[in-house]
Amino acid sequence: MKQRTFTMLKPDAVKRRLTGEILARFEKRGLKIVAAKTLMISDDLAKTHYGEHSDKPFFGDLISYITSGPVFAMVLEGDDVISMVRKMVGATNPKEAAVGTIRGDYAIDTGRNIVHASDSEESAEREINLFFDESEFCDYELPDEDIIYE
Ligand code: YYY
Ligand code: MG
Repeated sequence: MKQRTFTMLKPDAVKRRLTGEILARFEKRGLKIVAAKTLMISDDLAKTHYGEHSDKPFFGDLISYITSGPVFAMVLEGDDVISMVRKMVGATNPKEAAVGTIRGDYAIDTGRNIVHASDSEESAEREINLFFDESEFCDYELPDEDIIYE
C-alpha cells in the first residue's frame, strides 16, 4: 500500500555531514522524496512533535538536542514506507541497532541517534502536517517505478 512517512535527520547528522549519505540510502532503496527542507526547530515545534514523551526523564535533553542545530526534514513515499523506514533506521538505542541500519552504522548513544522516523500511520500523518504545508509537496513520477515495483 502506497504510504508517506515523516523522516528527519537530527542536528548531529547534519553537523556530521551525513545528510547526503543517509539520503542516498533512501534513494537507492527506491523511495521517493516528495518534500524536503533544512530548518531550525522551534522550542514549541519540538515539544509538540515529541509530545508523547513530555513526562519522560529524558524530555528536557531531547528538546535541547533537537533544537541545537539544523535538521533535515523530509517526506518519503513508497509501498509500506512507514515500517520500511523504521527498519532502515534501526532500534532507538544505537548500541542495540543492527549493523546495516542507519543508527547501527552511524550512532552510539540513544540521545544522539541521528535520525527520526514516524512509527505508525497516525504519527506519520500528524508529523507530516506539523512540519509541511500542502504547497511544499512535489507531485511527480519516478521513471523507474515500473522496474522497482512488480
Ligand atoms: O521512535 P524512536 O526515535 O526510535 O524512539 P522514541 O521512544 O519515540 O524516543 C524518541 C527519542 O527520544 C529517541 O529517538 C531518543 C530519545 N530517547 C532518549 O533520549 N532516551 C530514551 N531512554 C529514550 C528515547
Ligand atoms: Mg518515536
